[in-house]
Amino acid sequence: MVRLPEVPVPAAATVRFEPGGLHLMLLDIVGPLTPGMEVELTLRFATAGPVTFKAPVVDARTTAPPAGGSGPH
Ligand SMILES: [Cu+2]
Repeated sequence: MVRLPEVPVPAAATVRFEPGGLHLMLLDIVGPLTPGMEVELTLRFATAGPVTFKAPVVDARTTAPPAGGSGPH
């Protein structure tokens, strides 16, 4: 796994974050995260500004990766 300082998103392109591929990794989490919860995340875009969304918390040990993914790292 290599930490990327930024992820290019070409115009009209789609960038997918998924297990086994590009993903967001939460570090220094303050409280426990349990499946069923949602966490609010904000992506910051150079020209489009911030986009905030809610992401579900799932157990990576029991959740099947999407087709084409190789599972959690
Ligand atoms: Cu990672």
